[in-house]
Amino acid sequence: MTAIPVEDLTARVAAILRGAGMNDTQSDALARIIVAGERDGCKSHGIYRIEGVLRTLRAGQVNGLAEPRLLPDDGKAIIRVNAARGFSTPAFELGLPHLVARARDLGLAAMVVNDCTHFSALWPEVEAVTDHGLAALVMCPSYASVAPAGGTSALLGTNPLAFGWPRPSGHPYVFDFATSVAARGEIELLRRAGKPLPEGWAIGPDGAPTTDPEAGLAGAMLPFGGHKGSAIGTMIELLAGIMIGDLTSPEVLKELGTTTLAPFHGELVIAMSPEAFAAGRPGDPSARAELLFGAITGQGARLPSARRFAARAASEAEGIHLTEAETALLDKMARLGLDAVD
Ligand code: NDP
Ligand code: PYC
Repeated sequence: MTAIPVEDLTARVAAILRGAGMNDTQSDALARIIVAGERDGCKSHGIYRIEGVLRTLRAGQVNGLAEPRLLPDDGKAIIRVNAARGFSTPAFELGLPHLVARARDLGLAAMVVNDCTHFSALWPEVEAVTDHGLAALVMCPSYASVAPAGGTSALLGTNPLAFGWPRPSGHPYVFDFATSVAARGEIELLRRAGKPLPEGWAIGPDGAPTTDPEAGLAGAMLPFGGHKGSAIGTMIELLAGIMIGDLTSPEVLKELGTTTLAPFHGELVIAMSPEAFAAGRPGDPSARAELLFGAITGQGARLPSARRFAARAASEAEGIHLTEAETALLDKMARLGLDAVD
């Protein structure tokens, strides 16, 4: 293993992406979000995603030179950003200050990102909103890869849902998960490691349960919590697909024709001011939330993201540990650019 300082890995990933033909807007934002995944111990959305980015660029399915555009503002609660067929992250970063200002003014605001390619974890965006003292909900579809509860084939996406609540000190309360039993990236990592899937993660193309990653990837993943995860995944298709005038997961798969490239769709970010919602009611929302968190940890339970924050602290202190194979792959991608992938 080699330990690389977070900033050095970020610079290295940005250089790979620029070498593959991306502009600074796209490469810098992507390097930050990919390295955030690796830094926080979320391998399913860390540096292994760079190959997918290169494949998607090489296939001409994303514009590596895109400059996202803020759409005309009508002063209402919805901030709109068009990613111009680039990646979602630069579009989010462009819209964030406007979303924060509007949520402060109105108590509640939403950012709609349209026409973006999206492959990343959502918590960096949730944390970017909670940093401003606002609560956040972020969601997006992906591509058809999850069977609805009781169904037999891929229809919904792995549709992540993330939530954050700002805290007066320390890290915010954040959860961020796929609405499938696990992120698809986890299955891909198990496939590469030659390991079986846990029971209950997937069905094969024949609709029968499987623990074979290849069969699970060819068939369908299962929603978490049966009909409950299925309904939440469907809600995300409705709110972050249909409601924002963008593609649903089955439509993404139909257009893209493969799950080996990063999907193209939209994203919904909702920012809320706890003080504005609680105005006129007894009790300070922040203090009351702290009591709730204390009661959870007081039972010996951990808060979501505690593992991730600990991984972040370790990465910041010691650097990010990469295997020889990972370092060799970074070298190869730096050397060969788009030719590093099929
Ligand atoms: P996990 O199941 O690994 O984690 C889900 C959440 O639960 C995390 O916040 C995690 O915190 C928390 N958690 C886990 N175990 C416990 C516990 N014992 N007690 C309390 N909290 C716990 O996430 P997924 O595999 O479902 O998703 C991983 C990532 O993949 C997400 O960041 C998601 O955004 C991303 N993703 C992105 C997609 C896209 O289309 N862009 C699609 C699907 C997923 P902690 O991290 O600290 O363990
Ligand atoms: O891990 O499920 C996943 C995923 C799909 C798109 C980006 N990540």
